Amino acid sequence: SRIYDVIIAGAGTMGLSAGYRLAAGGMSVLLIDEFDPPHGEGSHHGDTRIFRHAYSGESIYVQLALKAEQGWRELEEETGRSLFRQTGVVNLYPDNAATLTGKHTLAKQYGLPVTLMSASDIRSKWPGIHIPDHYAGLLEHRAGVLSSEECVLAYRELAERSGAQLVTGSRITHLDIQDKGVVMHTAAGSYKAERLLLTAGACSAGLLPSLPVQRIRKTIAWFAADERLFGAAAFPAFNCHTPHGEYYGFPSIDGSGLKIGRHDGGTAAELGKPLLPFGMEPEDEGDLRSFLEQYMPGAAGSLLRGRVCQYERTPDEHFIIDRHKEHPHVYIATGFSGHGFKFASAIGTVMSEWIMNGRTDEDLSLFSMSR
Ligand code: PYC
Repeated sequence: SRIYDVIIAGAGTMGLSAGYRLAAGGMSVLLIDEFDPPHGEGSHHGDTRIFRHAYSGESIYVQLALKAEQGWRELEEETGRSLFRQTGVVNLYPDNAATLTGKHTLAKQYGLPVTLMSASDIRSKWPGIHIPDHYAGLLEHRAGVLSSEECVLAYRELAERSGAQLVTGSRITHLDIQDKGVVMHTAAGSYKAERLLLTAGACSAGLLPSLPVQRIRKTIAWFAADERLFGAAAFPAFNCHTPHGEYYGFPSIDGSGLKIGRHDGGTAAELGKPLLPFGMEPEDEGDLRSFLEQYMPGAAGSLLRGRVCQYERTPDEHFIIDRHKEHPHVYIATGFSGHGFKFASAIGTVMSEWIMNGRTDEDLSLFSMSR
């Protein structure tokens, strides 16, 4: 039977982005997914993801964000789709947080347009935000919102146009890593390749049990909001670090309502089982609503929509991007821990270069399996 150059296990954002680059580079590529992307069973649904550059301490994230920014722009040009809206992103922290200073320092070092704001600057620019005086913010002007399912569709279109094959609705039942290749068994048949790229998100540990990746149930919800204060023409995307948790959100886009989620916490979820739907855990709505009531009361209107989604969390919340030590024909990009989507356009390029050229120019040691 046919032997592909690369099988990609998991045709989500990362897999499709890499699959496109590999196929465009002349490799024979097979992408396998249990569902039909874009879909609601992974980590790319719910309309939007934040794109921002500023990270604290680890400059590799800023470098990857800059590469990703270029990648998203190219994806828009190559597909004629509009994928990014430059709303700005404001990072809100109490008490002169070291993370805020760290984000500011690195952003400045990389020449990014950012503004440090006091609580009163923030309240007067966005009257919808009610924060006490001991808060401060970092506004990233060149940041904004990616349309996530649209990004996945765009990569799917380019991957298929470049010759990548996509098998959907096929659950991988067993992964057989051999000395010189891999065999992927699914209910519908088995497939062989010289190399494997594992981009299966929360399911990665089900295929390679040594991966320290935990599937976490997360919630997101849209609340009716005062459009003059919270509409995308006037309001940025944000993250807000409070004593009760780390929340993030999006302006109301075309009347969607304000979308809000929580980055920390969540409940561990078993692999292979459907997540409990939104509203089935007691605090699903209440936790998000209580953030809004305190910090953005004009956006604490009726619940318009609620969804569950999943994180693939590592113990230190840094990604796993590596080549398997014992099986060098196995490459891994997973464990994105709820902050990876924005980088997908860069991760696809990095993984495809690594696979095609045997090396990558990025220093990915922060993401090694053995860190
Ligand atoms: O990395 O900006 C981010 C983010 C927002 C929500 C979860 N992660």
